[in-house]
Amino acid sequence: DIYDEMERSYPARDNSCMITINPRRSSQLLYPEEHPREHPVAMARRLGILPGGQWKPLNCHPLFNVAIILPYRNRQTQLTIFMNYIHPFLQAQNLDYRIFVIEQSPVREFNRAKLFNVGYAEATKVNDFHCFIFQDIDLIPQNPDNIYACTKMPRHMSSSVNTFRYNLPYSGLFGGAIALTRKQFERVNGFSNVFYGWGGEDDDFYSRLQSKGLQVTRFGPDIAQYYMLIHNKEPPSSARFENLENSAKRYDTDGISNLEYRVLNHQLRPLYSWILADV
Ligand code: NGS
Repeated sequence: DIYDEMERSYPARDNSCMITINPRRSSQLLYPEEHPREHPVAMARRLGILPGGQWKPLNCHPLFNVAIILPYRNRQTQLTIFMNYIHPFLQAQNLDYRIFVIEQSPVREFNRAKLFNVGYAEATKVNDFHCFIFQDIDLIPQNPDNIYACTKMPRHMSSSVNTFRYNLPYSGLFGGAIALTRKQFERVNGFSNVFYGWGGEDDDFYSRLQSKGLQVTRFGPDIAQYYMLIHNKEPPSSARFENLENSAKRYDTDGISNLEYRVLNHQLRPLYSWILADV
């Protein structure tokens, strides 16, 4: 039973929220690109989402407290689709959650991993989050049983993606969408900061987990199903293999321990907390 593997953020008590899915709400989820798009303010009002994309159930005590960290640059349509889809999805799971969009300022190459570190650091400043989901905005979870909360071990959530015909391409893949408790994340010093450009940062992170003896969990492929929104492929970075070769030397010195960045702007938007960072 997958629910036995969950790591609760709050102890169970009278009137704890059920972690089973409410079928009435989950049946409202449609195929992502056909999902209706609502004005953010109207959507926030209808769903009771607080400024900065925060929500928690009011009729029961939530079991899970989650920060969802989304690295971002220049993909407005995908962001809109993602937000329209994900809020009802998360609410159906009765989570206490908040969504952070960490946008990288121009001009340097995109640094997905460092943006995750920034998201962790900024989220930790505003709340004592127990669990972190780090994920790409082009990935839409298709099964409402894929709980957006942490497991006893770090979890690769997107192990079954349509673009791989719902197969895991290699056993060490730890990209896409992952869930780690704050403790697990801090134990490996977060992500490496050196991976500018596409590729390798997730492989580096996987080796960090292995170096600390943290086994990775995956739910079954039926539960871990994702639909990837279509976009152009990024050219892979030429430095990624060299960075990976030196991974082990940097575990303790490169990560959240030496994280440096500047917040250029931030706003509590209706559906998410927006942070513009120079990394
Ligand atoms: C590997 C990349 C990973 C990437 C994975 C899946 O080759 O960062 O492919 O990519 N590692 C290196 O480049 C060293 S995907 O097919 O989803 O675009 O996550």
